[in-house]
Amino acid sequence: MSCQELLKKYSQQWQVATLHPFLNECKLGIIKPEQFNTWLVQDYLFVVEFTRMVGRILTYAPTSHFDLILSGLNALQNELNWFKDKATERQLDLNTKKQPTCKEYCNFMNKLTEMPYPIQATALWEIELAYNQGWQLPGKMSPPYNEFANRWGNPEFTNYVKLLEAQANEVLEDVSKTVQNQAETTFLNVARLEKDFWQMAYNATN
Ligand code: MP5
Repeated sequence: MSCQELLKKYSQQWQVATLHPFLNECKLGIIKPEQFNTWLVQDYLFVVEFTRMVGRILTYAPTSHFDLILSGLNALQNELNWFKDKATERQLDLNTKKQPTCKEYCNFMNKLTEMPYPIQATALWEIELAYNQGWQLPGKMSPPYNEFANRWGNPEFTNYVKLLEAQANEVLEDVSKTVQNQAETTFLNVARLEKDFWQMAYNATN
């Protein structure tokens, strides 16, 4: 099995995960500050746990995969500081409680490294692809949202996601039927959590 096969088989779920009114309303410039700021704070809390997960993935990855994973961790160092800058600009408190959906996604990531490495590699690719495609699909955004769209939609990040796909494909190639089923379930869980995460921010009223 391959990443492209997963995207094809579950194209409907993938579409729902990456096309959300939240992103479209950023593009239209009509997203409400409370919605955008909720996303920003909750996504920072998500990225903290995502960084921990990527660190743990190194424990299971073959050394031939280290270069790419370490480059991802390097980018995460920059990203976490960038989130802090954005929060300061908007006077947002990052010391905030996780909302239930964010907590659920973080719990999922905490458990991911209990699964075989091919599942971890697939989820890592999928989580990054969700933002790479999600932020690009609405089309060119205007300030202040263009900065956010470019962070995940830029060509260098697109290339990083392609390389993650190649690494996942390499280890997915000969997996057992059991691991294949696990990969499909995990793929669907990430797609659902991505959709729920946008909806969580979209629902924000203060
Ligand atoms: C990403 C993210 C992309 N920031 N938030 C969610 C809910 N899903 C995916 O991860 P990263 O580390 O920001 O590239």
